[in-house]
Amino acid sequence: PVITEQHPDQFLIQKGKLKLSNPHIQPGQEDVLYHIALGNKSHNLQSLFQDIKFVCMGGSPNRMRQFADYLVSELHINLPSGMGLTNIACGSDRYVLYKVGPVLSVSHGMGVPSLSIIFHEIVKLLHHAGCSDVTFFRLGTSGGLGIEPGSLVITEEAVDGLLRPYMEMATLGRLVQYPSRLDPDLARELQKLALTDPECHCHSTYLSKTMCTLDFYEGQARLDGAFCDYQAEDKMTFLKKVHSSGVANIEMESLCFASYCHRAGIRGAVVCVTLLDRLEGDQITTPHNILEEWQQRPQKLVASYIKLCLNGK
Ligand code: R2B
Ligand code: URA
Repeated sequence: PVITEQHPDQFLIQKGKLKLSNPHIQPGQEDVLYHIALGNKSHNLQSLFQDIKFVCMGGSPNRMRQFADYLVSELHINLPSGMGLTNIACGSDRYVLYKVGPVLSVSHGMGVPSLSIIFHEIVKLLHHAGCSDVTFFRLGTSGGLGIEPGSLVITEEAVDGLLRPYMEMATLGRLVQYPSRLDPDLARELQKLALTDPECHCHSTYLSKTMCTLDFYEGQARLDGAFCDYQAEDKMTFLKKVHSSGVANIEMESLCFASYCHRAGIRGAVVCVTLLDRLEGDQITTPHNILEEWQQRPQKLVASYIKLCLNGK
């Protein structure tokens, strides 16, 4: 039988050195971070990463490289002369990892399973490195609901494809539910900054629920996948119901990101740009150069926030 358990709902942010809530990972024992080709015995993680205060994750390896380059100039980081940024996870071709001063820029791939793996390994990396008070961001793309394409959505709470505010995962033959609420203060601070920062205030920014699905096509009620067994009106009925429940955008990772931040006691925020209005269509037909500019919007907001924090707000 399938038994559903509810993980505790209280939201506690860890202070000081990041602790793991896994008694099986013991100090002194070897821990291989397989998908980023690093380990606590093979590398001096403390000297490499101890100063990390921000982890920024996004789906695409190239976009996270661009973000790292952008941070080098925004934070006035001096790289060793003649050296560009190097991908610290180059020993594996699954994810990319760039370090720019106190910021890690990491790709997480597409979908919850891919994000889940890198999240586990980054939290362990920070723990082995002795990092403290680290804030996580997901910088992403999404489909909007009833808002102008190019808008930013800061997630208050992630919901699944059934509009439930938790991630449900099969563990040891049982379904376990993990709440997916994000830190409300961080979300509000980001929204306030978006409304006041000259880099960001030219486009609209919303604070709302985000729906996280297991698929881009049928999972998001599209009509343009390889398969589709429903009609256009069924799609619209569903999307309108989702919209009226307070969801402003749909993507594929926020549920896991939010629930793992919650479980780990890490301050985290999800900032996504919308690439289209799903009440108007399914296909993304906006020219490439405009999409490129839109995808920099979450980066600009998060970089501004990081700069403020580093300058003591
Ligand atoms: C947004 O964009 C990707 C799908 O195109 C997916 O990773 C997501 O959440
Ligand atoms: N990413 C998604 O998951 N859905 C969209 O519609 C656009 C980007």
